[in-house]
Amino acid sequence: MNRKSILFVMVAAAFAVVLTACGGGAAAELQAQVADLQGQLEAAQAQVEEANGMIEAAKAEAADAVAAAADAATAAADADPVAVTFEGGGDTLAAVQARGTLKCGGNANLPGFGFLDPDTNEFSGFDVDYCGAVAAAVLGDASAIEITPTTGTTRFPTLQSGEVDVLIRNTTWTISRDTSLGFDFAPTTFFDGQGMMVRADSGIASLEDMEGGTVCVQAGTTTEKNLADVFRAKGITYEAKVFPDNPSTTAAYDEGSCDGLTTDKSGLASIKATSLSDGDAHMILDETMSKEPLGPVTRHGDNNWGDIVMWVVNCTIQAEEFGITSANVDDFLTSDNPGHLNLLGVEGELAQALGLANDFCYQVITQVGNYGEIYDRNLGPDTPLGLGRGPNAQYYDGGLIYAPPFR
Ligand SMILES: N[C@@H](CCC(=O)N[C@@H](CS)C(=O)NCC(=O)O)C(=O)O
Repeated sequence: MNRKSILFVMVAAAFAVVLTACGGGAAAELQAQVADLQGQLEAAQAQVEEANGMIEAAKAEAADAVAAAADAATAAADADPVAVTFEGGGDTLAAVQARGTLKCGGNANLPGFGFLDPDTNEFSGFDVDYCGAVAAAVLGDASAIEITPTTGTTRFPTLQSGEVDVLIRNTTWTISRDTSLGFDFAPTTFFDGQGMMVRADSGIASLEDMEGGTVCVQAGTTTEKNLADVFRAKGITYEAKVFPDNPSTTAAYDEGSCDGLTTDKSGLASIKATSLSDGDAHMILDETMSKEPLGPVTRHGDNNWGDIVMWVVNCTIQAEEFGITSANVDDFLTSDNPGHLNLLGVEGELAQALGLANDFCYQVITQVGNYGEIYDRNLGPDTPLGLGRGPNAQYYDGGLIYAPPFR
C-alpha cells in the first residue's frame, strides 16, 4: 500500500468517527467499518515497515558488492600485472639468455679498470666486475662472461656490429657518442677528468710550462680532442704523438719520446702505479682538462637492454646506500624495511618489467658486491691505484653517486 492509500484510509476512519459522534442511527455499522479500516491501516503500516527493511537489506548488499569488486580489482592487479611491450626494442636480452653468456667489450691494458693477466689469462678490474654484475642479473652467474679486449678505436665498431652485448671500458659519455654513434649510456660508474703526467724532475708544474713540448696521446679517445682544445684555448704550442693503444702510448712516454702523457686521471694513476719502469719518477699535474664521466654503453634502440644495464648499476649504488654488502645481503632478506625488500626482490615485482628474475639485484650483490665494494676492490686505497672516492662518493657524502628509487 502506498502513501496515498494510507492517507485515504486515515481520512475515511476520521470521517466514520465524526459520523459516530454525531449519533447517527447506523452507529454500530459505522463502528464496524472503523474497526475494519483500522485493521487495514495496521496492515498498511506493517507493509511499510517490511518495505523499509527490504531497502536497508538492498543497501547493505550493494555496499558488500562494491567492497568485493574493489578487493577483486586489487587481487587481479597483484596476480596479473599489465603486460610490458618494449617499443622499438631489440633482442639483446633474449640473445644473451639463449647463448648463456654475456659478451662485454672490455680493456686488456688498464690495470684497475680492465686488465688481462698474461699469466692466468684472467680479466680483472672495475669494468670487468660491472660486466660480471650484468651477467649475475641476467643469467644468475657473474662468471658467465666473455670479454673482447678493445682499444680506443676498435671499441665502438665492436659494439655497433653486435659482436658484444655491452661495452664496459672506461668510456666517456659524450653527446656525439650518445647520438651520432648510435649508443645509449648507463649511469656513470666513475666520474673522471683528463690529466697530464710529466717527469717529476722536468720542472713542469702546469700546462703552460709545456710550451713547445711533445705530448703522447692515444687515438680514438676524447683525450686527443680535449688536448687540442685546451692547448689551443690556452695558446700553448705543442706536438701530439698519437699511438693506437695504451701499451704503445705508455712505452713511448716511458722511453722519453714525449714530455707529457695525457689521458683520464684514473688512467694516469693506473699507468703510474703499474706500467712505468719507475712510477715514482713521475707526477700528475693538478689541472683537470675536461669532464670524463665513464660508464657502460649499449646500442641505441634496445631500450629494454639499456634499462637492464642502467638498473644493474643503480642496484650496486642503492645497495651501498642501504649498507647492503655481499657479506650481509642475506640478513636483509628478512628486513622490516620495504625498501630493502623491493631492492632484493623479496617483495614486489619490479624486475618483471625488465624481463628479469625478481632477485636480479640480490644476485648482483651476493656475487659481485655493492658499488663501494667494487670500487675498493679495484681502485681503492688498498690497491696499487690507491684512489679515494672524490667525486665518486655517494651524494650523502658530498659526491655524485646517486641511485634513483627502486619503487
Ligand atoms: N675516457 C676516454 C679515454 C679512454 C681510453 O681509451 N683510454 C686509454 C688510455 S688510459 C685506454 O684505456 N687505453 C687502453 C688501450 O686501448 O689499450 C674515452 O672514452 O675516450
